[in-house]
Amino acid sequence: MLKKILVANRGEIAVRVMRACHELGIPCVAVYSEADRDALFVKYADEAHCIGPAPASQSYLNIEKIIQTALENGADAVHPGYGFLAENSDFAAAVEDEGVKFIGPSSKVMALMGDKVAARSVMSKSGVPVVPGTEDCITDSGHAMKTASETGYPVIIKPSGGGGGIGMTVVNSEKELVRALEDTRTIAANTFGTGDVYIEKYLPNPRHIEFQILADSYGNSIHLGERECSVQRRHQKLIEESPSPVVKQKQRDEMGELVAGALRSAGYEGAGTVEFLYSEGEFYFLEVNARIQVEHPVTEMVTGVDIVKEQIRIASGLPLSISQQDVQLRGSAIECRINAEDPLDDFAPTPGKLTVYHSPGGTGIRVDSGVYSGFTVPPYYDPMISKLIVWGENRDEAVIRMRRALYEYVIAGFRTNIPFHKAVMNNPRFIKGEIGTHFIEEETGLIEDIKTILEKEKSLADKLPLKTSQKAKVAAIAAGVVYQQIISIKK
Ligand code: MV4
Repeated sequence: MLKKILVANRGEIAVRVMRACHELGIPCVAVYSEADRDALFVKYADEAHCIGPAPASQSYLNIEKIIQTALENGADAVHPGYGFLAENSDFAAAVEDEGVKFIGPSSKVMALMGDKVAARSVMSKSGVPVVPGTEDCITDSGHAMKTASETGYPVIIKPSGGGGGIGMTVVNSEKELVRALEDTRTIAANTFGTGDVYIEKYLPNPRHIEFQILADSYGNSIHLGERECSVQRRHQKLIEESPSPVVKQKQRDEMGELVAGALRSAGYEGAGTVEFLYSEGEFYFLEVNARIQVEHPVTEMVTGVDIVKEQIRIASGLPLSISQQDVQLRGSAIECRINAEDPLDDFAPTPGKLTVYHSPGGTGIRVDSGVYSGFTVPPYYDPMISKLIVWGENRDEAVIRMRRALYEYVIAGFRTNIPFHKAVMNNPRFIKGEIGTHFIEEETGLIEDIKTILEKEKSLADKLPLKTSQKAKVAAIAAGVVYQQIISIKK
């Protein structure tokens, strides 16, 4: 087993990784910025070292400082979490060069997966279906026009060095193509350091479905089923679930096996996610995420597998603790990302001091949080403060449980997106599982629903015999006690 793990991340994922370390009896080291001195993950670590000022560029992205901290304190491994340096192959290589184990795939395989055109080709060669489009990068406008007319319009131009939706351009007709190609190249060059782009057929309203893979260093690889992440806004996922309401067991088995095999042949090691668009019953490969993902808990809830522990076991040179036959999906899990942002102000960030914090509990509830009552959420980083994950015997029970848990969740001091989640858990289309990547923009009624929810909660709090200063704090509790009165459960 690894002897000491440095967690090169912050917030809830740092806590999540340290929980696995504690259970495995492996000491863990936190590195934190000046803005995170009082953060939960700093307290939760066995030891903690400040690595620089608040801006991530001077702390969580400071490769030299992080590696120096690992070496000075005897850490023999680094867990990168998600975001920050998690998929930076230069970081993985620098860690490897110092004889420290990077918990994830090798820098070489990571670099391969980071090149979206190369990853498409790897998958395609293993028989994984990819979106119709280019095999190689687009060389010139003639190549672009030929590809686009072969696949048919609309097409989408994507930066090869990118991912996550940044810099992508949808093109509806040939007359827009050349201009769009230049614009996308410019954005790609400025954002990712390479102007290389590729073209795919544009699928109008797909679902986003991804497979969780585990691969050890002995050539064993398995899949843990899929997650559906279609409820997102501007490429930020807000709600994820497992299993997807539309994937049947046969298709899951087939696609999962194909994908696990593809990563195995690529020499992939550790936990990884293979993203697909899903349209009219078919999967189309998008990209590989070579890291633990935010939404991994929904998979843990339905499989019982501790994915972070498996990552650490794999990095320690141990084989997977389970085989494909051991993986049985049970029930249904949903995750809501709880963000310090105002759903009534275009989801603008609202960081500040948490004056009151009470998290939900009871059967089938998991809260992965990076905060505590009295903590001040710093404005420098991602506004996600926690994840509320529920499990149910089936999707209907999970939705009802999530609704119940959201009404137990009390966060005062700043606005959060909890009212948004309450509205979605009562949205007839969501309840039926009729979701796609355009769900939020299509459901224009959600904003009115959020306003109604907030007004009802406020009027209930106003009726309580409390001082004005206390009313705001207990508004959510008041709503929780009588939430069935607020919202009629539409089926
Ligand atoms: C697409 C697409 C439609 N057709 N590719 C955006 C994020 C990146 N991972 C891939 N993205 C898309 N690629 C083709 N050929 C639509 C999207 C897309 C999307 C994908 C997943 C989740 C949310 C999305 C929101 C808008 C667009």
